[in-house]
Amino acid sequence: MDSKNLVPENELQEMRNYFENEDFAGAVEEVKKYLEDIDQVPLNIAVTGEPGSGKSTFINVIRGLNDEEKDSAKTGVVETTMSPTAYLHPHHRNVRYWDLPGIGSPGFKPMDYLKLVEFDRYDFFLIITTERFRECHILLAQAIQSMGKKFYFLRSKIDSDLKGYKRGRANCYKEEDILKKIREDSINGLKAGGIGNPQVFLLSCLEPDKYDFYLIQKTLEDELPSHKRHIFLLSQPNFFQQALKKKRKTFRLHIWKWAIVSMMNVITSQFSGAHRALSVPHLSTNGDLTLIVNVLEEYKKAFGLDTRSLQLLADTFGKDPEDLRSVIETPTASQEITHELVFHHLNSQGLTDMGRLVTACTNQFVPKISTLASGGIAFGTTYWILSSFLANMAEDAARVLSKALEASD
Ligand SMILES: Nc1nc2c(ncn2[C@@H]2O[C@H](COP(=O)(O)OP(=O)(O)OP(=O)(O)O)[C@@H](O)[C@H]2O)c(=O)[nH]1
Ligand SMILES: [Mg+2]
Repeated sequence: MDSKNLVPENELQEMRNYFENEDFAGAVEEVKKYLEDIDQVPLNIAVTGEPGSGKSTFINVIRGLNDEEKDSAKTGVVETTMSPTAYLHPHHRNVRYWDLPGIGSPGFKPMDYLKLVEFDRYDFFLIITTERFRECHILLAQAIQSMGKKFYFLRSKIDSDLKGYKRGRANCYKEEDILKKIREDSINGLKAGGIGNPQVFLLSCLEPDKYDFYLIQKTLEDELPSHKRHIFLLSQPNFFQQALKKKRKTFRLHIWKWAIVSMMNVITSQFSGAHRALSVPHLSTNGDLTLIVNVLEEYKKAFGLDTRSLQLLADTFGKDPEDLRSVIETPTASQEITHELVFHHLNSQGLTDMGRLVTACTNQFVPKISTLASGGIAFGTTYWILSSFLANMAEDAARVLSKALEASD
């Protein structure tokens, strides 16, 4: 195979930027720190609205959970909590959705409310309503704005609205027109209340693959500062093919960085004479395989290919988890990822040859990497393993989602 095009130009350019000066060790440290920091970025999302508007249900759905899970927010119960409750994402514990006390009681004072919930903690606010937006929503949004924070309006339980419209009008029922009308009425009402350019999203937590659920995710992602985007994207549920593609893209940008870390592990272990756990050519240290196993585990969880996620996806769309599992082809997705599994895959796929080619390709642009003897080969091997598994798992996830969304007979 031609070694050209194995590593895309944008990645080579990024490598060049990191390694253009003489301080190679410093650049490697920078790469390592980037990888450590990017997963630790905190993201705090405030979810507010009137009692019963669907806050807790939304917090569960957006985390990919159903209402019965151990970590789920309680739904359908009258809660009188006066303090914010944090719900952590199951895989990204620094992504927190905050269930805030209800708004809209007589004499509601938005500034006092914001102080009570410690407004400064949040990256942005989601204001949920079921019917039309009322004065309390507008006053709250204005107070949030005056504190320099962002807010978005979510109009929830759209499925119920549509059912209501449909009743008795089955002949002249046009879903698109009704949604348009709800959207326009909401926007006009908010504008009349003094909100400049309100962003309103229509949503049903019972049908999360419909209406504006993806648009919310996309808008939030676009408007977040760039260092928070990666973690936000990875924490999103797998209800949309577009979201899966974005996860693949964001993981892809980290592959060469993991390969650099892997290369340094090999070089360090050569000097220290570290124990060789499995004799994988050019990728011989235990630490290296652990790195690969950990990254593959992250792919598996983010793409929802682990047993728990498959079960939850099946529950959400009323499918049998075994049917979803049946379309998975990558062995790492259906089995526990172990050193042995990666080792076996490595040997059976001729990946070390591919690793050499990647290193050769990179060498044209970042010569320092291939001068590092077997460390350089480790770079290419890790790069190629992660690339091939990422592509395979992303395709598995796309098939699983298509299966989950298939119309039931
Ligand atoms: N039809 C429909 N029902 C929903 C939707 N979202 C939530 N519900 C239902 O609305 C009820 C209230 O939902 P919760 O999520 O508990 O509302 P909440 O805002 O957390 O309520 P409090 O904690 O009491 O303030 C529950 O019975 C949910 O099942 C939706 O999108 N569509
Ligand atoms: Mg609640």
